[in-house]
Parts: sequence; C-alpha cells; structure tokens
Amino acid sequence: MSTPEAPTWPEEFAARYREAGWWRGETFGRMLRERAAEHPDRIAIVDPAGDPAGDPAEPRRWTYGELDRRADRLAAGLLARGITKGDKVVVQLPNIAEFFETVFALFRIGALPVFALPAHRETEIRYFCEFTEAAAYVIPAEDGGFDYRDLAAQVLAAVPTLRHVFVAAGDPGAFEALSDVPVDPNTDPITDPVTGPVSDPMSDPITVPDPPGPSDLAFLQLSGGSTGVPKLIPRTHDDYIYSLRGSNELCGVDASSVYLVALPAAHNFPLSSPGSLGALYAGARVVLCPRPAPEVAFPLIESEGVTITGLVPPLALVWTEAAPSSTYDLSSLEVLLVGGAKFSEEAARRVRPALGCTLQQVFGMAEGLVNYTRLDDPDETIVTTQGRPISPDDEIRIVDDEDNDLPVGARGHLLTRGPYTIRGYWKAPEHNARSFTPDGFYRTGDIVRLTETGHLVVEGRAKDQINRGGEKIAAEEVENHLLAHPSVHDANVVAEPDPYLGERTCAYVILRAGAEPLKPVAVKKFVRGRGLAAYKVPDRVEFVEAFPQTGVGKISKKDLRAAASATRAPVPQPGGPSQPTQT
Ligand code: OOB
Repeated sequence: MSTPEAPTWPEEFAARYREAGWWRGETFGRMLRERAAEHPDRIAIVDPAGDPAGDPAEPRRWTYGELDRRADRLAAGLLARGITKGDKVVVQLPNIAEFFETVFALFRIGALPVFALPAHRETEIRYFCEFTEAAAYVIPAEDGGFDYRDLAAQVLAAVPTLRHVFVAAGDPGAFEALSDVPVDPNTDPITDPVTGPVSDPMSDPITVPDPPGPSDLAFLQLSGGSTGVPKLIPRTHDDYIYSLRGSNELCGVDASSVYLVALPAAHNFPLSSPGSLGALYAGARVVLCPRPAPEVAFPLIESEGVTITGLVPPLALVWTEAAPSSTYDLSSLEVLLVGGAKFSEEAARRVRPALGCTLQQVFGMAEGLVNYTRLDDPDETIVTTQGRPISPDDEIRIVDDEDNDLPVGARGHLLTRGPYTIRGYWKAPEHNARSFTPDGFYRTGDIVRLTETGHLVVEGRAKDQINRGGEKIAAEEVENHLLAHPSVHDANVVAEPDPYLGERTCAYVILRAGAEPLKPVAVKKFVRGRGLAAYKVPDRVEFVEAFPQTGVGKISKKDLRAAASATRAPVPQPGGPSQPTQT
C-alpha cells in the first residue's frame, strides 16, 4: 500500500507479483509462529556469549518454541508500555540473541525496527531517532569498549519523541533492562496505559490487537547513501520474505543448515542474503559470532558445525590467509558468500583451496536487488562475476548517462525494478525524484556490464560514495562535517585504493585564508568529535590550495581520486574493516 511516507508498488505490479507466487501473504510474526508450531524443540539461535543469569561459559541455545514465546512476551510488554503498530524503534544491538527477540517482538506488534549499526554514534543515532520520531531505542550496556548508555542519555535528552531506552544486555544503569519488559501472558494482565486492557483474559500465545499485514512495512533499513544524511529504506513483510525464500533456494539453505552471523546482524547482507532471517525462514540454526576474526569464528564453525556464512571481501581475505594454518576443523563449511564490495578475482580464486568450500559472490543492496553466482556455475563464472538476480521478475537495465539502453557487454549505469526492490525511500520525495526513474526503476549508482550468460560484473560506481571494505561512506556527509571546522574553507572526500579494504577515504581540505595551519590528525579528531561512526573518519587528510576543475569549472572528483591514488600513503596492516587508520 503506497503512502506519502513510503511509496510502494503500483497495484498492477503488486497483483503480478502475487500471481507469480513471489508474494505469498506472509508476515514475520506469523512466520515465526508457524516454525515454532512445526518444530518447537529445534534450535533456532545459538549465542556463544552465554546466559548472564545461568552459566556464562555455556552458549545460550533458544529453540524455535522459546524464541516464539520470548517474542510474544516482549511484544506484550512493549504493548503495555504503549509501543504500538507503526511506532519506530531504533535497534542498535551487537550479535546477541536479544537482537532476534527484539525484532520479532516488534514485527509481531507491527512496530518498525530502524536498523542502526553498532558503529553508529550520536550524530547518526540522533538523526535516526529524530527523523523517524522514534518511540524507543534498544542498546547493549556496553560493547567493544563503548558505553551505549552514555550515547542513549545524549540522544534521549535531544529527541522529545523518544520515550524509552531499553538495555538488552549488561547493567541497564539509569534505563530499563529489556529483560524487565516481557510479560507472562498467563499471570500478568496486559494493560495499555492509554486504551486500557489489551486482551483479557490473556492467551498464550498472545493476541496482538491489530497485527500487521503482509503489505505493511516491516522495518526501516539504512541506505549506504551518497547524500548528506542517510536515507531510510522501507521494506514490507511480503517483499522481504520473498527475497529470503529466493536466497535460500539459490544458496542451498534448508532446515539442516547452520548459518553463522559474522557481520553485524542488522546489516542487510547477514540479515537476508540469505542471512539469519533466511535461515529462520528455513527452520535452520543461526549461530551468532560476536566478532568476525578467525580466532573467534573458526572455533564456532567447528563446534556448531556451521555450513554457510557471509563476509565482506577484506574479511574473506583474512579468513583465507588464516585457514591453512588453523587447527580448527572447518570441513562443515559448504558455502562462503562474499559481497558488499567488489571481491577481486585473485582473492576469489583462493577461497576454495584455503577453506574447502564453494564461493558464492553476492552483489546486493539494502534497497532490494540481490544477485548471486549460482552454486553450480562454472568456477570461472564464480570468480569473475557478481552473479545474477534472484528473481525472474527482477528487471535490469544498463544505460548511458541519458538513460538509453546499452548493448549487452557495454559498461553502464545499473537500473532495476522488481518484486523486492523499493519504489522510494522513506519520507524523501525530492531525493526519490532523482533516485528513481518515473517508471519506478531504482538508480543503483553502480556501473556494471552484463555477460553473455546474464551475469553482472561490477565495474565501478557513479554515486559519490566510498566503499570501505563493504562499509559505505557518503562523501557529502563527511564533507559537511569537515566544513563545520572553523579553519576549513572547503573540503572534498574521495576514495583511494587500498589493497586490503579495496578503498579507503582521503579528504582534500582547503584552509581559510589566514587560518592557523592544521595537522591531519587534528582534522580527524575534529570529525570523530562530531559524533560519527569511526569508519567515516577520513583515513588520510591532505591540505591543498585549490581543487582541480573540470572544463565547466566544477570540482573534478575524478582528478582528486587520481591524485589520491598517485600519492597513496603507506598501507596500514590489516586490522579489520571497521578500524580506521590512526595515522
Ligand atoms: C550490501 O548492501 P548495501 O546497501 O550496504 O550496499 C549496496 C552497494 C551496492 O549498490 C554496490 O555499490 C555495493 O554495495 N556492493 C558491491 C557488491 N555488493 C554490494 N559492489 C561490488 N561487488 C559486490 N559484490 O552491500 C549488500 C546487501 C545484500 C547482500 C550483499 C551486500
């Protein structure tokens, strides 16, 4: 259903997608209920962090029945706190079991999770909360040495709509522990503070008064973005569940699979390609990996018999380097998905010899379209292409700068439309007019070519974005922060090649006339101090007198990129895709 907030598919397309069987009228809430009814005792979630109230050395294992009950009770508790259908809840959790309890509780109510990443800081979180008028914010107490309660206190003070902060793990401090929210439907009557009793007597499972339908929005996902502020991506139950079902089929995920969530759980790739939600759809087992380093992931692959996982290219490189000398038994691993950024052919060739599994390249986007190499594609196709679309109804156009279709094999802009690709960002009409064609094709900003076999090869990018090992950075966003520095007259941020991350960021800065000279480190510190995710802090800062210009007098980012790669600073040692260089 199209709303001014979230444009969706015209009825003729929706009817076609239903008729073709892509959209089957499923919702996440009902999906979990069905799986729990089919196999209540099968393990759904394994969290190696252990149970704080039990034995912390023993992984927590939640069955489908338990996950379903937990989602129910949390949903009931959230309803009792006045969180209802359509409310937005910013969820910023690491890879812990409570992530799933929380999002399924919200799915069940029809409240929309807004998927923040653990790396986001005050600037981003405040923006998400303000822009979505979020009612609640869910955090861990601490993670990776960062105290999210301090962040929550800042955001809570700044955003009037925010009524609740729930702490899902660790000491809640001044806030409410998420574990205090669930209500036992057998003992506690549920009362909405405004409307009174929610259901009486309570049934177990609970009955949500007005559950979401399949064409309702399920959540808001974040776009990598190329503009000053990130865009939010509205996904419906039906469209997202179709992408899970399609992914499961192409990645061989069934009830016997064990999916390791190695990347941040909220990102679209580990969430849905086929990801944790695909695995849960299939009745498979999801194993949470707190960090993607081989020393953390490899023992879990051995002990849990992991069959499939997904990584960004820099991590895939680290794993292929570490595997041959590892003492852990990785033989259960059947499929390694690699995507989020271009995986070089040389690196791709090393995967099978090192890890003994099939490589599956995935070229996807939170806006929708996901391409996979097929498991039975010839090896050459697997290592040299980024796959082909999930759906026969994914429409692909490769066009020149004037939107004219190009012949097969030519490089051009990728436009796409289909049963799980959004028709517009959330509350962004002006941006939508630029990012979508009048007939609904999404302008991906990627430069691709099509092979004779129908596979896509990613050749580059037209959008003003840096892809730092899979983490997307909108140049304009960082430029705006640089411009806030009193000594900065102008700033341009471009990508420079990096053998490990693929790309990293270089900021070219012109200082104001008469301003005190600045050191690069001071500029980085300033950006960090603006409350941004660390991966957005420029890796390198160069001071210049002027920017190169194009023939018509515009700043030439192309020339700046060339200058950045020609003068590339010494390469840092691999340390992980989310650690900016501290030089
Ligand atoms: C995934 O999603 P996003 O939304 O973080 O980023 C999408 C963009 C694409 O438009 C493209 O520029 C780039 O990331 N990208 C790739 C790629 N996969 C994504 N570029 C080259 N090669 C690839 N294999 O990154 C995402 C979402 C679902 C599944 C996988 C990745």
